[in-house]
Amino acid sequence: PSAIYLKDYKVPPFLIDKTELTFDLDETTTIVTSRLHMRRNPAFGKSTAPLILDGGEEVKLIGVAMDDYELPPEEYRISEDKLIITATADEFVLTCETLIEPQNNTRLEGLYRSSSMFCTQCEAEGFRHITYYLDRPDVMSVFTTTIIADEARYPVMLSNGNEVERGKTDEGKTVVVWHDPFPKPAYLFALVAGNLAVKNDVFITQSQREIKLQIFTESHNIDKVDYAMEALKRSMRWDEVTYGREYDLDIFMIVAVDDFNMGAMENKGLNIFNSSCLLASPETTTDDTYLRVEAIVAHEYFHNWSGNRVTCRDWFQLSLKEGFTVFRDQTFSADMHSETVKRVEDVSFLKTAQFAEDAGPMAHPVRPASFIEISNFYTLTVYEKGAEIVRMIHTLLGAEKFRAGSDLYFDRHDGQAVTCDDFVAAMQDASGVDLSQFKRWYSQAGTPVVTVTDSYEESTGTYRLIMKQHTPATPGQPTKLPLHIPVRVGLLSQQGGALSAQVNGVAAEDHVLHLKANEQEFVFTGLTSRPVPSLLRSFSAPVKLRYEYSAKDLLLLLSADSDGFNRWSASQQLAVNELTLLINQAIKGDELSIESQLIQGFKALLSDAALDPAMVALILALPSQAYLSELADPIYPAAIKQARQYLKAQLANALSADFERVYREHKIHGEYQATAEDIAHRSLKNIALSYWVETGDELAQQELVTQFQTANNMTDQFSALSIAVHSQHPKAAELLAAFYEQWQSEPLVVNKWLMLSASQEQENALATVKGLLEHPAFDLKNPNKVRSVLGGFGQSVSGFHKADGSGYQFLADQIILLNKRNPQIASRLCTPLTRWKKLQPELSVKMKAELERILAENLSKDVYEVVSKSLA
Ligand code: HT7
Ligand code: ZN
Repeated sequence: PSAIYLKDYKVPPFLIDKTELTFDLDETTTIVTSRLHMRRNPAFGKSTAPLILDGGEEVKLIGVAMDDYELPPEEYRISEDKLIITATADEFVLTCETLIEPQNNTRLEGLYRSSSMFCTQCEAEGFRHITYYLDRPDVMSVFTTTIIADEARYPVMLSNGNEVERGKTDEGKTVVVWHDPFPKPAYLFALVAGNLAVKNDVFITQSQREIKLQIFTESHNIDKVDYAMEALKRSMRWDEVTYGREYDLDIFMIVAVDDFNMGAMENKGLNIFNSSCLLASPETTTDDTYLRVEAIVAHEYFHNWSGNRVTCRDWFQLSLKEGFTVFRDQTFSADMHSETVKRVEDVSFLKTAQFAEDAGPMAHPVRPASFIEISNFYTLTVYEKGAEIVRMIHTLLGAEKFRAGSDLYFDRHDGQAVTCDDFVAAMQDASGVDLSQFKRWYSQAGTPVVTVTDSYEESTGTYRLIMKQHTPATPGQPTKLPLHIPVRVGLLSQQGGALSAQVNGVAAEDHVLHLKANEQEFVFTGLTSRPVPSLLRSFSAPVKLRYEYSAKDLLLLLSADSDGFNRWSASQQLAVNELTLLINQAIKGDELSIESQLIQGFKALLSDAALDPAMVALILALPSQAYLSELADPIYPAAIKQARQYLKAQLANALSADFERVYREHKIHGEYQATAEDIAHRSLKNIALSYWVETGDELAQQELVTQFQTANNMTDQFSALSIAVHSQHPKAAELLAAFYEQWQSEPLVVNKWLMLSASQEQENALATVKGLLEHPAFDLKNPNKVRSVLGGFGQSVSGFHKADGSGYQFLADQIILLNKRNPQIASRLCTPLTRWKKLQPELSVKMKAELERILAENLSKDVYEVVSKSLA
């Protein structure tokens, strides 16, 4: 397989003004007829270039006609899945009849079946698996879709836009016609047909238009969509208030499907969701999932402007819509709940997973320069780091100018397919802020390291920060240029008070410093004693910060910083410092021992009733195995696990009474509510329980079982179960079995059970996970189940990192099995194996050998790209 390059971009030689599609749906063969109103693209220049339409190997061409002239075989050819027609007029209507078999589509791209329904997934290049087309985002067309099906089996037949006609064929089948007036690329096309239940609602827009809202699911799930519907209405209002964006069609529909490769899809007027990201009920859904449902509903809705009305010119620009939309959904969630908690969660995820990606063989810029398979570039870098770029623009411009920039962007480019440069240009033009150096964030891969040193001059009350930036080499980018990095800084007195100081003549308690050179000095004046710096407040840039904080400084920041984010950050740094010591002891085989400073910090937190319980819970959570692995080089997984367990036990034993008290104080009596307040209490209560249980106290162990048995919501029940499993509670196996027994008819709950079961730390972890693949609840065709079992297994240090390499071998076997069946899922499963270079030497060779074994197979483009780049 070969790569395609951003530098080779050319405008399309042909345009499609109108697309008329007819789907004759059937259980065995589906006939798709397209009528494409095409013309040569004047922007391409005078040309006689042939018409080349994208297709897929499973698309069977029945016939092709140009302006109703049926083309004989010598006037077209099919080569490498493309339909090539050499001679065309300047303007013509191309008719194509194709046959597909959605029931045999296991890739879940294009038109496929999930349970008893038909559904589509066309982003990024799925439409070509339906029929021949110019399947690229800069070809925007007005779609009219006719669906013909047996109404008894498929009473619901949906597509984009508005339903404009309904009737019957001579054979008695039902015909429904949908028309979408907004031009769109094929990746936003959608079709759904099935026997579905619907929940109806309405939304009145700011200009008093009435929008019909509909959520469709299989009938047994329709009682679980109320939360999503409310989240949708909150999102619609928020986008009006925050960005001035109103919904444009008269109807907005969401459909839940069980088999889906990702979370959800923003098809115009007809979003399709993985049911795991839409359905919610107190008994079956945890708080985390409630928040995820709200965030994804919002994300897909926000795409209506950032993605659909203004779309991407080419797939290299994916972050144009994804980075911006993630930023929008993060801000929305922050506004709905707690800004600091949301920021901590997002940064924690970024630093764990995106930093790891940026340091690995698949590292790429937010706007990649090349790819083999675009599906591999729906990455944390494009999404999460892309959102950080937009957030930095917000920091540099301020809220008002940022809004002016987004207004200009939407006005200037409505109905167009544009680039990340166009986005930055709008922000720059509307604000007058120079973003020319800043733009390097889009093209330069890798996580910059910012090293800070300081000095204080008593005689003048002057404090100096010297900042150096360096971005390590990444594949294909050996050297890097300095970036424009906004560093938000505040100063604290040694007693913890906020200090006002002058920078460039401006006095404030909080300054955004513009680090632009490789090395730069910043001078603060007007001080009376040496301050403690609070650096990179709110994580103002996605960088690794290096500053030699003493434990005393960190405890001060933890207890007193006015920036809530940096209070959390200080606690993490303290814990990382202590864990690093312990990990090194474990690697050497020494007995672990430490005088933990965290005990003092945690004690104060646990006794301060004024603090937000959600923040306390976040601070109490020790850095994860995954985050510590990202920091380590090389990674010793078992040593990390041992160090975490040891420190947790030390803290639990030292503060046992506090944890018990906090556990009891934060119990909620009454009905479950997914409000920020209740979620905060539950999260603190459950982390307190996890510490308390760690002490081995019998009362704690009993409390855990009682919570499991009496909980009125899934958060409490599943927390109790997870704590039991991860603390090797004597009743862990019994509770796991009881949980399955109770929830076996709820697939989404069973998926949680599969994941937890697969993540267990035990001698026979590998045998357990193999057993799960044979379990009646498992289904290789369902991506959620595959992700649960194999994702869970990846968290089991004793299973996945088994010394003989059998854990890696097992994962490689599953990747090979899925490679043909579902290349997107197979490729994503490769991620843990891509970290082989950073692993301790004995494990590293074993992991590498498995990658080599995969590479020897006949691979899909998806898997080939990840595996070959990992071995390069
Ligand atoms: N824009 C959507 C991307 C997506 C996707 C991409 C590749 C393969 C399957 C997919 N399903 C959805 C999701 C989003 O970011 O909103
Ligand atoms: Zn998106």
